[in-house]
Amino acid sequence: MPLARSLSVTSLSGLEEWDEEFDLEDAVLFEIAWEVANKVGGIYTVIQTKARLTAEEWGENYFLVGPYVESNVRTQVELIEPTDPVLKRTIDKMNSSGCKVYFGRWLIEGSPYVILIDVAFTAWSLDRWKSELWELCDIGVPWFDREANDAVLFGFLTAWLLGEVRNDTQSEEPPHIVAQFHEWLAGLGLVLCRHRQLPVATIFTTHATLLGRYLCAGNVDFYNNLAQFNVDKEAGDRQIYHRYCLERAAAHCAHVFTTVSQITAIEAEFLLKRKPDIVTPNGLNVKKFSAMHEFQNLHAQSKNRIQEFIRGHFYGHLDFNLDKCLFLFIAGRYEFSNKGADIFLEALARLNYLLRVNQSDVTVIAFFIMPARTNNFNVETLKGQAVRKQLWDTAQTVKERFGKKLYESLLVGQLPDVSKMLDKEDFTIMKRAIFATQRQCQPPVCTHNMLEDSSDPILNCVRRIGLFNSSADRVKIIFHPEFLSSTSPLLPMDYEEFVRGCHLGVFPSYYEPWGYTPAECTVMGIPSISTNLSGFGCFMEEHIADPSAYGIYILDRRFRGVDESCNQLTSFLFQFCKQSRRQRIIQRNRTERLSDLLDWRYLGRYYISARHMALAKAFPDTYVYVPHEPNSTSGFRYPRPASVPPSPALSRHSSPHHSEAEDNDEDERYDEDLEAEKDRVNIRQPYTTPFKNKSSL
Ligand code: G6P
Ligand code: 1S3
Repeated sequence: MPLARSLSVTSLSGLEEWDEEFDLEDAVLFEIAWEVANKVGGIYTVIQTKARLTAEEWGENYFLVGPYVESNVRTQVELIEPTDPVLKRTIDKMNSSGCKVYFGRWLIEGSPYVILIDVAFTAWSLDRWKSELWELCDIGVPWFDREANDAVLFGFLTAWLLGEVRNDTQSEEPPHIVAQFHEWLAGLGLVLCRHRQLPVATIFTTHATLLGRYLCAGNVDFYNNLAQFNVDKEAGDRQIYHRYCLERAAAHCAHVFTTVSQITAIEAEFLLKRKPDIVTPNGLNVKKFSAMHEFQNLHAQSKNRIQEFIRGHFYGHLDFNLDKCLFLFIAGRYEFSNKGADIFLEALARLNYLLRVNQSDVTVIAFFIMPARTNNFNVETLKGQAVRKQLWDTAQTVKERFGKKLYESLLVGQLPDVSKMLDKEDFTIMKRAIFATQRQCQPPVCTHNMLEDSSDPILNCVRRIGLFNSSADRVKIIFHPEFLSSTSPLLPMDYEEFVRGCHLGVFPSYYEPWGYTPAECTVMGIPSISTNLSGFGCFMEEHIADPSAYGIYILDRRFRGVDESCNQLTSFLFQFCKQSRRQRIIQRNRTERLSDLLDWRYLGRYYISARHMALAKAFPDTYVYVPHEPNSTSGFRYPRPASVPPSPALSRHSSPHHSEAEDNDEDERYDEDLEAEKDRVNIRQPYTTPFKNKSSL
């Protein structure tokens, strides 16, 4: 395998720089996860967004290992012959022993190599491997648990693959392998590598614990009872004991155990009984525009498209000012209470009351984008868009007729008689169009026909709080129980475009090991609400002196009761509604400035440390890991912006060139950006590689 790579992680505005050369000699990195080229949830995002940086560091020696799923391969992977002779021999050998292993390039940024294993093709080995697992570590996997069966197949196959690479008889000097396994579904491969005493440096990364997810989904006071849970009993009661055992075994067998946030580290310590060695926060591939304001322009463009949808959805009830309309949203896997949809709805009801009693002219439209079982869009929703289109066409027709008359009048050298520009037929066309907008029912809350309408938690909550999109309500709700797509006939936007067009993302999760949704908002310059029970919220709280000044509102769900948290959320929402347009623009600028903090180019270093630590533990004669000073991860903090008072209510007066007509004064945005430049933090703290190749010492 090719030798020596170098890494350069540099120049992130304000954040510490890191430009180090590592000589990893002949090390090879395998990253193994069920979500490689296979989108199931957040782990896909981690691996996909991180690939570019990891490929820069490891070059040809970086291989992602995942399951072969034909539909994914067709759209995301270019299958090729392995270029590396060791891998070619390994794959050929496995394929001639009854496996189906594919090799290719994943068509994402960084174009990493992928090794995809068709687990179903080797299902004939399942029983044998399950009994081997039982002999080995007394873990019995029941026949009906399909996911666990896949985990067994995937585990044995990945351990086989790594063993073949390591024991390739034709290699003169076998490479030092570092293998990172993500989540319990991939964990068995790690356990087997250790049991077979393969010389492989192993890392296990958990993105959420199985028990944590199950316990939180029930009605349990999770964080106050972490130390009290009888983990074996709880796992057994939920019929996940075998999965739990696989997860715990992987965590304990790994040379290095990591997780995505401090809060999940505490959870892992109690539930998996091992404290993670390193916390590896999740990053994103941050796009930087050459024009500083580009993200603001994109907000305006996307907002216009959402407004178009609203015009159709609320046809016949457009009795609110769209220009004073704020778009809020929650999105993610449909876990009603874990993701905080319950408390969001309750807070919206309270916000509705506050806006009404204060006679606010602001209208809030809250989108719930959470996939549920449906049988397609409902008629009323589709009709709304058709009516909007018809009104648009009518306006175009009348405009054309009007234009023609105007043109003819000018041709004969006369100014037109304005009172005669619209004739009877024009009025008839227009009246007919207006009649079409009459509507007997309220604009629907849900855009689709739900299969479990009567038991759906969001709809039931809406019924209880009575937010039915009536004219009197200042808060309207739209539940879109399907992920967004640019090919939708209703709201043809992809998720990124939609987020850009909204004003605030609301993610008041109870269980959220990291939480990509608010992080994605941040890098697009959209403020968000998260909680101090989410990895993201805790991370931002740790690294920013005054997060709300930057549009990062962190709800306290840890030390307050549900009702109190709900009041706090209501107050965040109400304060947000009181901001002027100008204040929102300024706030978005500040939010966007945090994006470097979430860039893999910055956060990737924790993964690098984990790999080095694992190599040093597995191959102590070759590598030495020098740990950082304790707590060095929290060694920097974004200060409160100098020009920015924390309260939006106050910032109005502190902003330069304030004018009463500020809502229309867009030029001021640029002045404010200059002001913002002054706030740009410049915290530099030397970060030296903790890792040294022993021979170079
Ligand atoms: C961006 C655009 C402005 C627009 C503003 C609307 O900043 O560049 O042209 O006026 O967004 O902001 P709002 O918060 O009202 O959607
Ligand atoms: C998990 O996915 P989830 O939405 O089930 O992993 C994600 C990536 O690490 C993380 O962001 C999320 O909080 C976890 O819950």
